[in-house]
Amino acid sequence: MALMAQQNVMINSYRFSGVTWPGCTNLVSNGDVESGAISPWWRYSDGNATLSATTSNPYAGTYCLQFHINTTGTSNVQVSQNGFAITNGTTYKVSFYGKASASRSFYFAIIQNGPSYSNLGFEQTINLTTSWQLFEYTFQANASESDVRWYMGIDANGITGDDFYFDNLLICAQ
Ligand SMILES: [Ca+2]
Repeated sequence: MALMAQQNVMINSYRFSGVTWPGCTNLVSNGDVESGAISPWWRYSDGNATLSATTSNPYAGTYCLQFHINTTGTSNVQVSQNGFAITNGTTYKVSFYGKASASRSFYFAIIQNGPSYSNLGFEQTINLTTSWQLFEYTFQANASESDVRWYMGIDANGITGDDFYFDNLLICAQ
């Protein structure tokens, strides 16, 4: 019970602070999707999928990202943003809210936006449910990189007809 109360306090405090922490500059743009468009988020699928900014039950504000799987893919189905830089040895905090139309997992990592697409110090398998959940991590960058990709790989974990939702996506130096 005490733990539950503590979690509620943490989540409420985050919600009221919007998409930033004190002293935090978000390295991704349109992290709250409140531009009403997806840019500069983008999607790729080796099946067929659609990324949009939807007003249907966002976590906060008016919009969230909706990734709809029109035809299931295999090894390269992703929602990403690139074009920001990180510095070797610096600690970063990453967080976002996510849910899906059914319980699904995907691979979340911070990688180079080009060959060899190396993991820059963070990778995690995320388990989404049908309710919004906060996912929050810290990691230390293992290299400096000028073009970093925020990578959410749904791959073969997405089934035709699935919807994945994301809001308040944030990465900042600690
Ligand atoms: Ca939003």
